[in-house]
Amino acid sequence: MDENKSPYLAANVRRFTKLKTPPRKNEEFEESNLKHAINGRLFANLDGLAMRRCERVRWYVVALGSEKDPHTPRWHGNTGLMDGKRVDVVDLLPASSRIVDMRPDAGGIWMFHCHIHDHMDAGMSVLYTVEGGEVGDCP
Ligand SMILES: [Cu+2]
Repeated sequence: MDENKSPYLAANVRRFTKLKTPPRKNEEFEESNLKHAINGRLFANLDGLAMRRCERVRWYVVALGSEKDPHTPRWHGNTGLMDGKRVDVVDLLPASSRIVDMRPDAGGIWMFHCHIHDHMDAGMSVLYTVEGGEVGDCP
């Protein structure tokens, strides 16, 4: 999401900063207004990514955006299988997708985020829950 294009930009700058107008051609300011989301949510503000321990789960990860923003979704705590390979991170070019099959063997609340630092700083991080607190091999 590019908040530089928001009709509320000038009003927000006046309300939340000491400036009277948005800075012009300021790369750092413009970068600070680029937000990277997962399912439209930022900073662990996404509900519903929940599963049971040892359940078979299929993740469909899809990237949108421009050529400037490849993504590298990464799962903490558990791994998946993609094209026969064990993975905890995959690469996504814009307008591409991946399918990752997971059978989570580690219960708990885990981070799922883009591994590109700028994106994570801009909100591209959520939590997923594996119900059942145990850790170990699935039967
Ligand atoms: Cu990313």
